[in-house]
Amino acid sequence: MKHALFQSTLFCLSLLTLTLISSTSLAKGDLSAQEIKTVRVELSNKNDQLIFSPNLITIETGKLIKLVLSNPSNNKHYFSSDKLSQAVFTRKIQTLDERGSVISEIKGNIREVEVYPGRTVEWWLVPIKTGRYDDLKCVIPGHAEAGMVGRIEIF
Ligand SMILES: [Cu+2]
Repeated sequence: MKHALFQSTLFCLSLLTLTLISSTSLAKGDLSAQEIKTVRVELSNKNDQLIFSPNLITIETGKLIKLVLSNPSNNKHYFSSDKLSQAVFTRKIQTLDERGSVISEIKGNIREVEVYPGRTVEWWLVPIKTGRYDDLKCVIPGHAEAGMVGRIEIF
């Protein structure tokens, strides 16, 4: 009798341990629940220079990134990188009003983002592939040639 009680207690403890282990692994596997790392990039600047600041963007695979693309200039500009779009999972894009409030969310694969003067867009993504991508550019004719280019490194 004692032996049977001991065995069933042991069985219950094993079950409890298994449940705890599996719920812990589920929480770690949920990438949408992880902490967000914010990376800010300016498209041009108040003097309308044709640059990205910074022009080297370094991000890490498996981390949720909020890529904040702001345009403080007087002209619209693009943030375009085919290779980046193939190396990340896009969770969403958020467009913001002048006070920083979200006015829309776009979901699905994103290849290129156009940001209007004085506006900000947030691209929420998770890098899934390492690499060095030199194809970041603004696709408005003449802008890349004038220096509006950059590199994205995913490690
Ligand atoms: Cu441009």
